[in-house]
Amino acid sequence: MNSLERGDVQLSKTIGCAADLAINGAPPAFAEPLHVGRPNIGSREKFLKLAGEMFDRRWLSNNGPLLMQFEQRVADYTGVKHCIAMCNGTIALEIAIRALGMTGEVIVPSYTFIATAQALAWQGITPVFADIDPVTHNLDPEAVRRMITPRTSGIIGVHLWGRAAPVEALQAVADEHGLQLLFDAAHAFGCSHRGKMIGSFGRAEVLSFHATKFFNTFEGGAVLTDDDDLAETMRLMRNFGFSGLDNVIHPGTNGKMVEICAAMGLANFDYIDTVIDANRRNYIAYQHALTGLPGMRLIPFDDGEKNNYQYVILEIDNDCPVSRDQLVAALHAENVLARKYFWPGCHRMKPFRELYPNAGLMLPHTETVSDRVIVLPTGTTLAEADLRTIAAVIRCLAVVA
Ligand code: T4K
Repeated sequence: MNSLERGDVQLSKTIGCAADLAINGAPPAFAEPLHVGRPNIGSREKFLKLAGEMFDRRWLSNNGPLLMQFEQRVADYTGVKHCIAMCNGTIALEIAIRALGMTGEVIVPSYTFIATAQALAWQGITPVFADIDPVTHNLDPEAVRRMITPRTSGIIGVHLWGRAAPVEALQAVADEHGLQLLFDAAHAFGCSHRGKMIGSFGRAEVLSFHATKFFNTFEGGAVLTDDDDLAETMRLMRNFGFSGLDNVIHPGTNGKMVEICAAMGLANFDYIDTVIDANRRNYIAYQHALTGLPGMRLIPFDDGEKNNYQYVILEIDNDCPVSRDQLVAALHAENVLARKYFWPGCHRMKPFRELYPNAGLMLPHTETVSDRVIVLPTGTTLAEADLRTIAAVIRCLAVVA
């Protein structure tokens, strides 16, 4: 059920002043939690029809017909030659990293979901964190350059929030130093860069179709590439290295996407434009509702590009009368479970903090930005009235703090 079908969540109060806020003892605005990352779900009829056909066929995994259709649709949608669908985005990253022969050290942003760094560390590769551009939140190519050592074998750029990383500049650094360039495009399905769909930059790009992404296959991911040999290697790797029956010709693992996930993907494909429209409407409504507040801004999207608007990012700076953490605490008290992605940065998470206790010295922008960001609920499940209430809470705090 979504807001297009169900109407608004019932509000328990109107928010006009500080006394109306739950942090000041009033009842919460929402009886049920409002999540960031509530799944968007397309046609149930189509999904159930595909699932029924799958049961009749008794073909549940291993390169089934739904998987092949799904891969073709993703390839057509992104304009990339090969889509190799996987069980999730993290395994897709691991397989791509191995297929590209990355070893030793690989440069990544610290300001990303932990999976980008874990996919390297899990394979005995050292993630080396480079700082970001404080405006775009994406890797700074000059910071990447500073982190290159004789052990560096590659760079993983992340198109954070769906906004393209500095693709050309990163490619130039990679070419100059003979490094592999891979993109973590987990946020950027359906987005473009300079008019070209994200998917064919670098040697390969990795998508996530996790339940919380604007387009989901329950769990799922994919690697996209225009490189025939690389695609063939990754297809082998995701299926234990099997080439035909009883014949293993390559190291491999089990990274396969199952048929039921491909069915979800096919059903959700027909819903993509509806979801993007809803996300865009929400983004614009937040923009209108939050305009003019001191020390706060929503990160902008380039209207000349295709965007999926799946993350609504509010940045709180030092001029704001309320801190990011106070705002998040106040929203949580109202049952609005806004998130602090990707605080505190991978370098401050235990596995990497122990590896690099002083990494923060090289990551000033990462530290500042990760202390400033709030991710707000959006998607098809967010009703317009709920959005207005969330904005009213924020306005109230920003004005009265
Ligand atoms: N690279 C990047 C840049 C990524 O952002 C991600 C994933 C990856 C790589 C790895 O891709 P995957 O291996 O995941 O395919 C969530 C997601 O789990 C994660 O996929 C995503 N990034 C990340 C940004 O967000 P958590 O731990 O913050 O949230 P989670 O999964 O607990 O869900 C958030 C909220 O959403 C929940 O509190 C409730 C709601 N929710 C969640 C699920 C799963 C629902 O309402 N229904 C649901 O089914 O990581």
